[in-house]
Amino acid sequence: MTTFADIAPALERQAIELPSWAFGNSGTRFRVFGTPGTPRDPFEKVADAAQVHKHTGLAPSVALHIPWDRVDDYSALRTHAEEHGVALGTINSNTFQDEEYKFGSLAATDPKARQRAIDHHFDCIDVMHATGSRDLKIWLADGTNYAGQDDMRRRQDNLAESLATIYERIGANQRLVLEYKFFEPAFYHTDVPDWGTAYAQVAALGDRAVVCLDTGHHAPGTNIEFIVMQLLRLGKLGSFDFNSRNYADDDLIVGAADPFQLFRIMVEVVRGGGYDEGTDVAFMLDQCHNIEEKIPGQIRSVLNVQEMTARALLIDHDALDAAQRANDVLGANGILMDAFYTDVRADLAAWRESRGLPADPMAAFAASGYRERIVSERVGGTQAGWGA
Ligand code: AOS
Ligand code: ZN
Ligand code: ZN
Repeated sequence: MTTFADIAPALERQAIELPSWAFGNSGTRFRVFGTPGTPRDPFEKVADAAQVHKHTGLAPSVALHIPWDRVDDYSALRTHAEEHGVALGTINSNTFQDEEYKFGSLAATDPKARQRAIDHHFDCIDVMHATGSRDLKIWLADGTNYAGQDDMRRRQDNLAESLATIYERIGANQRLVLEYKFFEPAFYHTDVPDWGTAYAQVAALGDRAVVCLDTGHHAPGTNIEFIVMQLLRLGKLGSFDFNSRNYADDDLIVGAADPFQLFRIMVEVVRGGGYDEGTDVAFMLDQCHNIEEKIPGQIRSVLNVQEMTARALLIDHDALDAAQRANDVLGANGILMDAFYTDVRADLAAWRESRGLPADPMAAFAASGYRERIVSERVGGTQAGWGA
């Protein structure tokens, strides 16, 4: 039997990176709803992200998105983050908003569009040097809407060449992280639609090129934990974009739609060494809070990840291994389910308190007065939003 006391030391090393865009306004294509107190610039987004870390101890870094988080002085933003107790993390590039990318970016047939996209990534690498970021995350909207619209093979070759040019530019301690997504905004083919394509592209680049797995980017019914296992086995799981989905790329709170899936993913992460001391796997959120409060939404998210990590760690591995080798189908499944059904909330609350953190981070944030303060202070200016 593995007990909570056995796994407590491993919980210490949990770190989940928050997306700066989760603190801005977002919505569907029907409406973007504003929230009082929403940050008006990257400095305020970082300050809000720091609140999540303050109350949970789980979120020591913030991912930025260029150009949404463009500032004149990245060293000043870095200092600001450090003063608030967090670091700047992954830099996300953006080649999906400009007119020039109508028919694609790094994979486009038009060399001018490709060059523009490559230059944008060079710009992002400059930002990474100033922010001290390790990872350049690339998600591409590239694809087509109609069969025959463009040559998929040529685009794949273009993509390989563009990525190689960017890869050459990243520093010795930096990584290129390629994210896949099976559809949207392209509705016929997408140039990086699946983990196999992402793997093939990064494998051709070198050791510092890895894959980002966004949990919302798969067809319904996909066994995501199998992909986690395979990428870890191949040494190519660079990072997660955690969120949950009921239908497509919903970007809902991780663990909300299907907590059991999050558990199964964390089981494979632990099994594959992705949670080991000094792991290279980056755990990030990629969520949008359209109708719920943003800071509590992020607090809830990191707590969900922590809870499922704790449950995954609780698996009795010796007993599971013995049951598997004995082909004890129901016995092995029962051992896994015992860990899943273990309610760790009270133990986690006590563990938090023992580390000087609030037992209930949601309640602590609500009682802190921070929300009231930003609502009264952040008047004037334009609220940040997805795409702004
Ligand atoms: C898009 O669907 C992806 O999930 C990307 O990670 C994207 O860069 C992120 O959502 C911010 O726009
Ligand atoms: Zn993502
Ligand atoms: Zn997405």
